[in-house]
Amino acid sequence: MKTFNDKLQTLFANYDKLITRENKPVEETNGIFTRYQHPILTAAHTPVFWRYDLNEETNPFLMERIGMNATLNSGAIKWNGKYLLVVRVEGTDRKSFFAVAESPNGIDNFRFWDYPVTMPEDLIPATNVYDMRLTAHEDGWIYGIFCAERHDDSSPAGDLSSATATAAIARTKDLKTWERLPDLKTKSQQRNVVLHPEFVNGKYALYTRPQDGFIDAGSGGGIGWALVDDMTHAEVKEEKIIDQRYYHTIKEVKNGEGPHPIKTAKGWLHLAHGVRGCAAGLRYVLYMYMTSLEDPTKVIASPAGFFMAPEGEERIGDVSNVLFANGWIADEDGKVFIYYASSDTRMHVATSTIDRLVDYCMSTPSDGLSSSASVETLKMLIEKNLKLMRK
Ligand code: M1P
Repeated sequence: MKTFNDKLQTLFANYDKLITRENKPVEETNGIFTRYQHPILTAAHTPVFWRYDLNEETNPFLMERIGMNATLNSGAIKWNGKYLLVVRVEGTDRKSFFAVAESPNGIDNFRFWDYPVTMPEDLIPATNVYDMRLTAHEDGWIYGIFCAERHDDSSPAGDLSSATATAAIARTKDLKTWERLPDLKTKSQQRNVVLHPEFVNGKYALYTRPQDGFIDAGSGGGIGWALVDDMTHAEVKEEKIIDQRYYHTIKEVKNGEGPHPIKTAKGWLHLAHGVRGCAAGLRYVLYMYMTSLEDPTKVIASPAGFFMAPEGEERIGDVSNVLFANGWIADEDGKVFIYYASSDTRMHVATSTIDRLVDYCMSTPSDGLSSSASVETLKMLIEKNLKLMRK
């Protein structure tokens, strides 16, 4: 019969095998990005000592005492030569919290730091926090903007589902100690708020996502832009929609900025998510666009359709048919690591390069917004190719 210590050894051996597993690229044919064989983080990657009481006297059956359900929507940053993710970890109690996981190569061997992040509360404590976007701003701070969710106390008595979404702001110099700043003041609810890395006209610039309710983006027309004087008392006074939603597109129901854009010689490179409705529910895909270096509110490239959509096991999870990304890292040699979550359950990486992504944005035809426009665009490429093939 297996002793407590035998079981413990097996537990740690299996865990080590999982987190040190090599992650190989998967052959892709689209030329735009490369997916990898395995998810980089799952609930099973959270440390054994977070989930089990390792003391035989208090846990004779070696049971999980604190269950972890998912590792998803992670902010990302290169820090002291390591690839760091501020992961949204969700317990089986449905509460999300932040925890840092680091990898030496950005592809595998992600290991959680011993303790999750202790995030100070704002004046009104939040019930749930999630989806942090990290920005190393030129002011010298690393900002984390995330969603703070609270019960909507204006809802009728007995309604325990209505909630409010607010952009919460914190900053750090070492990713260990966080200073909480007051939540962003805005007219509407907000999720997917992201800080631009540079000052614009001497002000902080935010990508916003105004929404009518907790779920419903409604009259909030898309991804917004707002200038803010002071991040320690951030208030959106004016908001301009820079990336609009359109009927019958991949972002008709809602969209949201992913991580902060990457600066390239040809413009700011953006990664975002778009949502549409279908009989199976909401479908979340990733898309890209570019804005001008001179005027970051001006869209200069808008490739049609999705950049990445859920595939294979990515399609299934707690909230199926979802890809969501709020972290990426651009290395100095131009390699880009795109960190995305599938179906609100697990984290993956895909790689590309700045040159490829810029070329994708600049040379993919934009959406003509009707079937006949799509056919005309397709005919142009066919004609060009047939001429070449017949030469
Ligand atoms: O469940 C899919 C996503 O739904 C929300 O995103 P959005 O605000 O764009 O609808 C967020 O709750 C996100 O965390 C989640 O992945």
